[in-house]
Amino acid sequence: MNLKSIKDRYLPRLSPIKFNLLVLFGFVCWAIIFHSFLPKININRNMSSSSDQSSVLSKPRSVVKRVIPNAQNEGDGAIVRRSIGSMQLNRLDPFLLLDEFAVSPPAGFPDHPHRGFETVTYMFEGAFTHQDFAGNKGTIRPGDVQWMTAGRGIVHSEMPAGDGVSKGLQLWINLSSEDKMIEPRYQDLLKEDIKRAETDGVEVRIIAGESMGVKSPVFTRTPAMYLDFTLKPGSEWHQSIPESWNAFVYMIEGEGVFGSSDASPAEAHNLLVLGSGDGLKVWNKSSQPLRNEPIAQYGPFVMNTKAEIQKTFEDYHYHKNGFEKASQWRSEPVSR
Ligand code: FJE
Ligand code: FE
Repeated sequence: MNLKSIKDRYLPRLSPIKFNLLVLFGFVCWAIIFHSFLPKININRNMSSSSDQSSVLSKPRSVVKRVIPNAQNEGDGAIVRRSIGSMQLNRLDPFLLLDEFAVSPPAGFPDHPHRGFETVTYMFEGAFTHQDFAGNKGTIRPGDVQWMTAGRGIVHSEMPAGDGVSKGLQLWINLSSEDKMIEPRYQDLLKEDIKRAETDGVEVRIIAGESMGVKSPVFTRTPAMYLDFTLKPGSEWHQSIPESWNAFVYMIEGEGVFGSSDASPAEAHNLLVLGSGDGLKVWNKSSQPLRNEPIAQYGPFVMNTKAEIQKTFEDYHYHKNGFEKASQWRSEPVSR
């Protein structure tokens, strides 16, 4: 086959190669005291010794349950994937509900009341505007968090701002009986104010609690840790979690291996309940991305530079550098 025939045969059929390889994965890891309503532990003091150079875990936690939430309607036409608070996982003390929401106007969560717990809203895409009966008003955008303590009572609306779809996570955390009637409070965390830390391809945003020696300023009345991790391909992380705390992982994007390295990978929208132990091991086993490599393509030859393509023409034409057998070989007729 000469170059002209290669061109005629293949060029019309080949389009530029696009790699659609998801290389990041993020997960949110929460941990909380098992009997959260008993001791009042200062989370920072409690955590400071434990954290967490991809630390040595003597009793790593395993995944004891996987929940794959179905999309359902909530509020006024809003779509949520409810993992905690569903039939599959009614409660994970003190977590009452976890919704991954996707909402486009005019849908939303119009005026409704809350009492006796906290809501934590973490935005991924779009924007959400919050208004309450005490005159508070604000909009959160991707990467921002609103930590709201409803306490004795709030009536509010949570509506998407802008035309497109708004996405995020909302978690409800119970308040102990003595805290249920406290004054309502907001802790707004803008993306820029959320501390980040990074080592060896592992990035963490510390919304509450501590990781990699970095602490969040958020006060969690019910002791809690909220970490958002992104692991590059091939990286691994060991995160300490206090032994008596309930913990779960929610997968946002990509594929992650949790608990043991031969576990089947978890995908986006999976919630993993962790068993007992002193921490969590996690791997991103996806292969290295090819995204940043340049492409020079001519028909069935795909290299990085034009010079390499020129060299490839020569190699193929003169049967060199890998094409040696091309001079002799012909396929056999296929019997029909
Ligand atoms: C609501 C019950 C509710 N999931 N995710 C009844 F839980 C809600 C509610 C939400 C909610 C709000 C956001 Cl921003 C994200 C959510 C349930 O507020 F509105 C009604 N009527
Ligand atoms: Fe609400």
